[in-house]
Parts: sequence; C-alpha cells; structure tokens
Amino acid sequence: MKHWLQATLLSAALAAPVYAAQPQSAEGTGVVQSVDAKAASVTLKHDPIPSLQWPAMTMPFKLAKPELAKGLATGQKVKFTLENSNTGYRITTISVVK
Ligand SMILES: [Cu+2]
Repeated sequence: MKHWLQATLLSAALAAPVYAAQPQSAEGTGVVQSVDAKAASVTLKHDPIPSLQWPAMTMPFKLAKPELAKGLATGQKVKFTLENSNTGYRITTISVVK
C-alpha cells in the first residue's frame, strides 16, 4: 500500500508542468554593481529577461567558476549566460560590452 502511494506521488510530481516550463539557459545584459571573487558571486542590475519572465532588477548571481570574476569591475556593462542548476540560475559566461 505504501509503495503504491509513493509511486502515485512520484508520477504526479514528474507530470507537474511547472518544472518543465523552466528554461535550461537564458541570456541577459546588465551593469555590474559589485563583485565578490571569494564567494564567486556578482551582483548585477540586469535588464528584463523575457525568456524567464524576469523584470529588470538588481540581484546577486552565483558564478559557475570563480575565474569568471576576473576582469569584472563595478560599473561595467556586461552580457551573460545563465544556466539552470539545482541551486537556481547561475552565470556560465559573462563578458564586458562597450
Ligand atoms: Cu533578477
């Protein structure tokens, strides 16, 4: 009986469309507000990201690799790629735009 219940709950969770709707990656642009190389994190004031239905906002992003923080400084305009991980969206590429 218990196994039947678990199987039913599992298939219900797998079928939930809310998870399938999350894109695996997205691109965005923004301005660097601060860089924390030690924490592999950068705070960006990003433009709207239509594919994620995110409005413009200022928020911290985790960097997939600490090296991505190299060369970044407050005030730079950047473009970046986000990848969906089990801890949320994190930056996999980021470069300065002129
Ligand atoms: Cu945001």
